[in-house]
Amino acid sequence: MSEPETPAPPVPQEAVSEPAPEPVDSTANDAAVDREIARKTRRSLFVGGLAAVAGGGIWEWLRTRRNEDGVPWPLRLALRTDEELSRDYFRPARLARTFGPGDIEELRENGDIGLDEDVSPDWKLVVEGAGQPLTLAMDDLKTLPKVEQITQFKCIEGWSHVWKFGGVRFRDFAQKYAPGATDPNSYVALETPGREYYVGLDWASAMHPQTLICYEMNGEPISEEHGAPLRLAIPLKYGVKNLKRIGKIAFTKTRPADFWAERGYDWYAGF
Ligand SMILES: Nc1nc2c(c(=O)[nH]1)N[C@H]1C(S)=C(S)[C@@H](COP(=O)(O)O)O[C@H]1N2
Ligand SMILES: [Mo]
Repeated sequence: MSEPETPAPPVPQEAVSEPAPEPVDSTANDAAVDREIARKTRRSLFVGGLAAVAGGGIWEWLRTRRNEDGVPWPLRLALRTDEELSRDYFRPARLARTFGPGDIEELRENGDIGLDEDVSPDWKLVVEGAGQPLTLAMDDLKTLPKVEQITQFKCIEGWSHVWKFGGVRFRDFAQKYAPGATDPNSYVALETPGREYYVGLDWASAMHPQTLICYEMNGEPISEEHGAPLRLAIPLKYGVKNLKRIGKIAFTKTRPADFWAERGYDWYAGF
């Protein structure tokens, strides 16, 4: 069954080849995010369309929708499987709210599993499950466009803070270092260097435009207690999924184990 959405165009070449690009606000000035918003808007129209169908005028509705955007999208959408349909209807892709520089709050630390010792000076990021295993240095990651994003960080314990995260989009990382990993039914597993703490992500969450692997928080290199040298920032998930001190990223066909899911929390941990 064909995917009804237009696939995102490839990242412009200059985005990966130019040195030290200026940080971009990941939700304001970015073509990739604009495309995401366009998709989200199409989904909202679809939801509105469902309401119209419920009101009775299905053929009239289809006829009037036919030429919207020049694409007969309701008919193609109708070909979706139930699973895809419910995923979009009940859990539409969306963007986390972003904040301004004046909203940034002080850092607060929580959870130190896998952070007992300071990070090794030999730290490298291991990438598995997408061809030959890779071992990347921070400089490799810094060849990708830098993104700064001010979002609210929420812990399931009941607190939240607005912080600024600086790093690279997970999907830019995957596109460059795991170009073979494209299966939307696959997963991403992240773990600390000794695997004391580990999280699993579904593909859509990993590839969400606001999902970052970060080397800065509030404008400073990430401190030991916040997960030096590299952590996950995934604003559509609770704190538990925001793994600190990433040692390995693996692309997997089966749903990865997740430290807190194994201890009774929701595997998805989104909101
Ligand atoms: N390695 C590691 N990452 C972790 C945790 C942890 O115990 N170990 N705790 C998680 C939880 S429950 C929260 S709320 C956040 C807290 O991140 P912070 O210390 O930057 O506030 O880290 C998450 N990532
Ligand atoms: Mo948490």
